[in-house]
Amino acid sequence: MDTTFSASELERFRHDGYLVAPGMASTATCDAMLAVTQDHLRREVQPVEYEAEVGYAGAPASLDAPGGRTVRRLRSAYQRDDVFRQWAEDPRIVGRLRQCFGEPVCLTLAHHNCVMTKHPHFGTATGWHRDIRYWRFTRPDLVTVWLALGDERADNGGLLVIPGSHRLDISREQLDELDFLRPDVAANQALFAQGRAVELKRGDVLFFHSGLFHAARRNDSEVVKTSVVFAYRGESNAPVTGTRSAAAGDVELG
Ligand SMILES: O=C(O)CCC(=O)C(=O)O
Repeated sequence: MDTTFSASELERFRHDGYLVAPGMASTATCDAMLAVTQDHLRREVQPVEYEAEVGYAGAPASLDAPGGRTVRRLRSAYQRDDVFRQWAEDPRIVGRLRQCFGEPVCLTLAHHNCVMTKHPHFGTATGWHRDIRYWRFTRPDLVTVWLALGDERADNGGLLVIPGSHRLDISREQLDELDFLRPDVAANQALFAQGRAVELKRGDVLFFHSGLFHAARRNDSEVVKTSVVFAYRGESNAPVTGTRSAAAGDVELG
């Protein structure tokens, strides 16, 4: 079992802020996760975040509006089912993250820790942002691990990234009040032009730095896009006491 990035992969991750590890999850694992996801979607097993609660442009106005109960995230994936817990703790993920952080790894339960579902019709687009924008840790240096349970492309709402943008200094004026890159700022137009789609096949895993700007479009296919997403930190990078980042605890993975 390969539990490490090669030296050139690690170098690419550090430079670009993201890296795809193809085929890390087996078909059986993906099937098992999809079965739990579909069951929990059907039964609306809480905690769930609905599109109406995300509040992005084009989202249903309320839970009672058409499409209002479209699920955006099945929250607390780690606590939901063993199949997600085992994935979150997979030694192939932990070993790679230990290389990235240069120290033992902790899973943060406060952020991501979810199954993201992007539905046709009511699933909304997400503007360019850094995950770290509303996370509070000693250093802005976490890694998100995104597993595709089905193929992901720009046209079904797959992620777009700006390579190397985790290393950029961004001025306050470039961001709106929710810390999304403002489309009306010229400097941002140049950044958007560097955006590229990350194509994932079922079972592929995208590792990306919490400072990497990313975005996603609507899902213009007829199939729900499903991704399992966890966030990790190095053990010395503690959440700031009293913030949401510290509220849900974490799991020491060694
Ligand atoms: O699936 C999307 O629309 C983007 C999700 C995302 O980037 C996030 O939740 O941080």
